[in-house]
Amino acid sequence: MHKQEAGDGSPVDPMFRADVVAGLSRRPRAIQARWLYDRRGSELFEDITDLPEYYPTRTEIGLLDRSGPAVADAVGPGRAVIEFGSGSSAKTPRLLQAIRPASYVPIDISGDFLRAAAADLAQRFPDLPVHPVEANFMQPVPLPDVVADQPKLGFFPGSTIGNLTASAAVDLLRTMRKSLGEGAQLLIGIDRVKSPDVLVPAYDDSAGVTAAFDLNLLERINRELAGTIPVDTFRHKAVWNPGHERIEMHLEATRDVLFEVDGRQFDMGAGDTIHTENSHKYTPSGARLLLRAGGWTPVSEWTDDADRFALILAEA
Ligand code: AVI
Repeated sequence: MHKQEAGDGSPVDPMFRADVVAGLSRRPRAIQARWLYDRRGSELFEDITDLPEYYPTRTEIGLLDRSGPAVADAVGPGRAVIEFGSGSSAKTPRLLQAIRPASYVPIDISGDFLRAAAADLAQRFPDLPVHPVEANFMQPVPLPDVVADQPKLGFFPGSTIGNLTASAAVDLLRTMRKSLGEGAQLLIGIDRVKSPDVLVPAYDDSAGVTAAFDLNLLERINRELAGTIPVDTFRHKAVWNPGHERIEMHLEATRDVLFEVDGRQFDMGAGDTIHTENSHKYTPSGARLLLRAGGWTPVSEWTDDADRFALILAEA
């Protein structure tokens, strides 16, 4: 029998199998967004960040460039920057350049990403002590002893917080507070509520890259879980849900389909969808309320001229 493997040759994650089977069995159908990010999905997400319609990455980088000196003033000297995520993006060097911290601690669940990002930063900032930590930051993370006496600045860019429901976001903010300890600060990127005319194209671009990113989940299920999903009968849909103030990504069956996953049969009618991702957007007061609920006091805020995206500094 053909041994099932993930694309990189590693064994299939049993959590992926369980989540996909449970997600296709429940109504409405939904699969956790974390499974979008296999190797191919992560590459496609990188491509998304360069799309003309996808404003968040470009806007946040512009904010860091423009507001770097003001952020440095508000943060003060001698901090250890603790980044939640591997820091492989263009944002981290900009922050480090602006605030010149005492040390840098990237935390990531993927050791490969982490080592690549740490090596890249060590080259760019040869005098900066870098202490990578391989861990899941959804749980409290013990920080390296060498940064114990340095005041901490958590960095969580990209509006990744928006991919969580509000209650999960509050839990994560509280967990970060625990990881960072007393006297910490947090610099977080949060995307704003805005017109669906801007939001929907950002998640359903004209080149079809976001569609490929979403549909790759079905390819991954077919490859890793012995699936027979006819991928070309599905289409990517991005919808603004005003009640939840979020963009939702769905994969919609364009005709009745019957398929197998992991030896089980599933059927979907034309128009039925699998919900694959939420991207919550926040009003200015909603973002501040979220931070307070998570145990943080917002102290400064920087936004672009069109008020599309905010960088918020908060204190524990
Ligand atoms: C990773 N995250 C912040 C992205 C977002 O904007 O919610 C994920 C994404 N999905 C489709 N496009 C971008």
